[in-house]
Amino acid sequence: MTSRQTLSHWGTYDIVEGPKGVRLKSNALDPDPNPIGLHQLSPEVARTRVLRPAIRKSWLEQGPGARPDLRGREAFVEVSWDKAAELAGAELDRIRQAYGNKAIFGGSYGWASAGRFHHAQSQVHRFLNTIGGYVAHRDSYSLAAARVVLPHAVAPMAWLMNNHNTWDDLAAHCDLFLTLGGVPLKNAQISQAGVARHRVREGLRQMAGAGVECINVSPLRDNMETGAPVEWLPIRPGSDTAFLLALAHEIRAMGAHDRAFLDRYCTGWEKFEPYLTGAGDGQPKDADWAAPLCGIEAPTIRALARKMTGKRVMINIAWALQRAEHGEQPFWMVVTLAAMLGQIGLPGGGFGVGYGAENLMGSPHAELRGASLPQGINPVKEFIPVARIADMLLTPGAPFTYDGETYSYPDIRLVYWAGGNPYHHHQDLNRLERAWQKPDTIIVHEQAWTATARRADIVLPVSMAHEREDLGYATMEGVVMHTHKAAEPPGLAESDYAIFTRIARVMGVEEKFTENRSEAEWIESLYARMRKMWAREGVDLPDYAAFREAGVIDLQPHDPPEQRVMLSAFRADPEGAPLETPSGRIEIFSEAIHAMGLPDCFGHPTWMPPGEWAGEAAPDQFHLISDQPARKLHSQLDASPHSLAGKIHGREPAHLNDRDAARLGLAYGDLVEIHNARGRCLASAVPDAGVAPNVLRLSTGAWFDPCPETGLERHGNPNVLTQDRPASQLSQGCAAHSCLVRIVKATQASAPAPFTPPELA
Ligand SMILES: Nc1nc2c(c(=O)[nH]1)N[C@H]1C(S)=C(S)[C@@H](COP(=O)(O)OP(=O)(O)OC[C@H]3O[C@@H](n4cnc5c(=O)[nH]c(N)nc54)[C@H](O)[C@@H]3O)O[C@H]1N2
Ligand SMILES: Nc1nc2c(c(=O)[nH]1)N[C@H]1C(S)=C(S)[C@@H](COP(=O)(O)OP(=O)(O)OC[C@H]3O[C@@H](n4cnc5c(=O)[nH]c(N)nc54)[C@H](O)[C@@H]3O)O[C@H]1N2
Ligand SMILES: [Mo]
Repeated sequence: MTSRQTLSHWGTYDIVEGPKGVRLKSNALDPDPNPIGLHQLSPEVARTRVLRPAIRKSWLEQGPGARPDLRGREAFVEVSWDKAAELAGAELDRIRQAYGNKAIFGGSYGWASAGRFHHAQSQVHRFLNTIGGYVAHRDSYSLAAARVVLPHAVAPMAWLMNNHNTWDDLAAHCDLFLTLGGVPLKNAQISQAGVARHRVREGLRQMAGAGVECINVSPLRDNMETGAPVEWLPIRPGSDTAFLLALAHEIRAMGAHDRAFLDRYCTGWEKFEPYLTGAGDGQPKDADWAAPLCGIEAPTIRALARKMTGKRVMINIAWALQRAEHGEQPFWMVVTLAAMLGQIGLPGGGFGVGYGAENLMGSPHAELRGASLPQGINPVKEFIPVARIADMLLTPGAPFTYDGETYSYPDIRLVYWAGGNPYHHHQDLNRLERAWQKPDTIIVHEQAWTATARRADIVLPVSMAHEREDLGYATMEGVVMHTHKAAEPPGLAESDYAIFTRIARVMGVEEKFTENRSEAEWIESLYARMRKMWAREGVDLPDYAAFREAGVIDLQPHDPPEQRVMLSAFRADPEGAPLETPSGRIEIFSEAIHAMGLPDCFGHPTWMPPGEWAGEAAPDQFHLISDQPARKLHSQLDASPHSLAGKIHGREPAHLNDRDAARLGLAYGDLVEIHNARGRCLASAVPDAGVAPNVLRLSTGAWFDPCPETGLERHGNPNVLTQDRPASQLSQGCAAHSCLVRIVKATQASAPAPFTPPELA
């Protein structure tokens, strides 16, 4: 019998039929599987599911725009699919007639599920294009500051991600691996669109085994585990640019910067150098200057700078550093520092932008562009930078800048979401609550009664990935997969495609949306297209019948692994293989950014203190790190037994330095209230020597659970505390990591109830 499997962002699982029914088991291809997905079929997850189409009561009874203040507090009325499709279709029609398609926000950000046909964003965008278009979003919450600045400085982020030096290369050639924000194994459990071979643990072990020295500059110690000792430099969050500038200053002062590399491969060193030395502004960016900013002593910075010379050095930076005010700067500065060392494009050297952020960085496989559902053409040109959703809803017509241009926010009447959870991902959720009252209508396709689904007017129940067949691939891991159905969807849940087909029928555009193809026919056609595309790249796939029979296709690495060295072609021939930057070289100074005349992003990497950080805080304030959760992906599967096992008294753990905890009289498991002017939440304290002083770690992912009477969030969701301000006027990216809070021991609290579905009539 051929094996059957399901693919997810967190792993590949075999579907096993046993005496007690179907269960999931990690696939044998995976050398380092994780338990995140093992409980997808659990009753705890099942209890959170949306089972039938549901309409918010006031909206159903009084029409669009009725009592938006009751979103999230009101009962729903369950209706038939026909009724739900009719209501959704009629409302979409009303909005586009009355206000035009630019009144529909269909950006619909979110990770949804793995699998290429049932990809919720592709589905919702294709559907909305079929009916005349929608307001889209740019970039991601993951990466906005980096995605906007790096193409100016060196290369597009997506290209860099797929071209990191391989783990084999690092083990063989690197001497010193310096990382800002670690290489978190918890994050490498994940890869967007699917993961089959988890390699980061082995990659780190390989480096340690080869004697590569690893130094982790980070507010948290536990995000760098190699199996050997790792030096930890606890840094004040948000201060890395100052720290990197000081390393650069000391390296230059020693004369250890590579002038030949800077001349041949870079532009703008001569404009940056006076800033570094202080010839421009009178302030040398030396170790004595940086030490009080970053909390790392000047002799330690100097010793590290000395250590970095005469060695093969890889400098890595975690994505979290750009999810902050001025998040562009540390990324640009890492590239600049690596350029000064002159090892970009050499084995074992240069820079990494996120080893460990997902599994794919360091993979020996080549990226192959796969097939995706055609989305059609969007005639609406209005868009927002993804994290500006609340600004858009609250201030229609207001101007904003993005990558050097000025635009204005559209006036949105209808929000359509499929495959994301803004009440997970957005900052300052109490502000989002106010913004969320603005539209006439909110339509959400969801698997579960998430906080977003509860705050919608029309909720349409969707199947999970293991409840449908699909085409999946993780080409950076060498896997293409036919994914199987492990279970039937519960209640009336069905695929996004089936739902959009219903609404398209009501709106008279069914054929345009479906092209008369069934789901199975679409999947086969995507495969056929991909097979043709890859044949041109010299990769042969079997025909569709053989593919389905095999289930999994195991692609060989494209190149011998040791040959993948980022930017080696550019290094070998900078004229023949120039970069995509305006000069074709690494831009330490960018004329393009300089010419934008922005108040918070200048022509070269610059230290600017964040608006909120521990460098300017009262002694009782803590810097909040709301990092990615170890036991789930964002909010997905928060109700699973694996995720629940990580909570303490049903709430998210809040880690703080053990001495800070002692000072506040907090012991393991104590109930704490974390608060600032934006919001308050409860959590369970965990004293932890691996957290830097005055830092609080409250990972994301706990389902938003405000007490209906007081608004106090009861479950430990950090986004009631984070600020909804952009990283800069350049990128407008999410700046969740620039956030100060206070902690107090709490005595009384209402019990958390994050997973209880709303009242259904
Ligand atoms: N404070 C703070 N906030 C952050 C971050 C941080 O570091 N700190 N990180 C940010 C980052 S990097 C990200 S990427 C975002 C993540 O934010 P999201 O991607 O919005 O989070 P998810 O929980 O993955 O939400 C996906 C939703 O889609 C639903 N879903 C899954 N499959 C399907 C499907 O096939 N169809 C439909 N219709 N729905 C489906 C799931 O049930 C889930 O509710 O969070 C951001 N928020
Ligand atoms: N298990 C799991 N894995 C995931 C995800 C998930 O939800 N769950 N989400 C995935 C997604 S969407 C993304 S975008 C990636 C995100 O990848 P990242 O953004 O890199 O992940 P984080 O866990 O937020 O942060 C990584 C580390 O950065 C450090 N850090 C934070 N602020 C600073 C700072 O100012 N200076 C320094 N030096 N270090 C700092 C923290 O110590 C933290 O451990 O993770 C992916 N992987
Ligand atoms: Mo992300």
